[in-house]
Amino acid sequence: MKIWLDGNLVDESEAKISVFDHGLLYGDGVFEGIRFYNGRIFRLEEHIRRLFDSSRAILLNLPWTQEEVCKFTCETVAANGLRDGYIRLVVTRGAGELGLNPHLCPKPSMFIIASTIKLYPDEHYQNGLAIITCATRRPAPAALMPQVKSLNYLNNIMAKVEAIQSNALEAVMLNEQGYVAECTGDNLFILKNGALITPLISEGALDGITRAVLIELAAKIGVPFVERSLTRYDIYTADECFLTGTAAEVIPVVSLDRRIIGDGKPGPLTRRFLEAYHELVNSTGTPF
Ligand code: PXG
Repeated sequence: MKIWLDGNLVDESEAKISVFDHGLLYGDGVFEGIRFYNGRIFRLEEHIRRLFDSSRAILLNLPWTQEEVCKFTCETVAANGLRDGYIRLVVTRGAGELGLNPHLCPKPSMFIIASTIKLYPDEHYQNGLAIITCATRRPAPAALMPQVKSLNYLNNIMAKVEAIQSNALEAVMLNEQGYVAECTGDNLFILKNGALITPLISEGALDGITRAVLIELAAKIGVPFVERSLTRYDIYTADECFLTGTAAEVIPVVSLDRRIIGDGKPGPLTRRFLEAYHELVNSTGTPF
């Protein structure tokens, strides 16, 4: 496997980062997860724009333009001879001194991995996921900006552990006020009385690229869309529920905290969104 690392495509055995890198020492960095289908990278520009926004928000100046990073990403995928897969793009503060001060790290590092990912077994796309609400809360937006896709995922990992310990594959995370924010690696949507509803970003959700695609698809399909505060009540009493993410795509949810949602099967509108999503990812994107 060839890895893009700081300007060069190197063999995976050569792709190494310093133990003094602040990405490793402090989680000081940002990342993106991007999919490619059928020889085309899905929503590449949007992902790179979010990477640059995340970097800017943490005062990390990248020495490349967005166009250059798109080009490096395409080169990495092409060098690995894959048609379908997953790209992990990581930017770290770079090697520096011990101590938090990011100004003592002279040069950020960036690496790009093109590989594959499978978050959930196929059967769950057919039959839906059973998920739980976890006790681990999303940090307040004033503590950690939810739009920044940073390397600080410990909060989400602890929530994921709660899910796994309850025999669930994903967990709903509430914010400090008890409103639904999102799941550990996916945004959450419900359908109620024919309308598509999702929590606001300000409730502590990542501004997901797939979330934005679903909002576009709702307009195309003619499903009214609402962004508002949700509590667990709204999910328990929803007609349908599903999660979205680059890795997860669109996956139905059929129960929360062992309470059946709707009739306990992936609903008709969820199936329509799932089909429309697959059609879109297979027919659009940046060729590499
Ligand atoms: N919320 C969180 C906390 C995420 O990490 C999403 C929502 C969905 O965002 P996108 O832009 O992908 O629609 C994410 C994205 C992984 C993995 O390795 C996780 C994500 C993406 C890719 C891989 O588990 N999370």
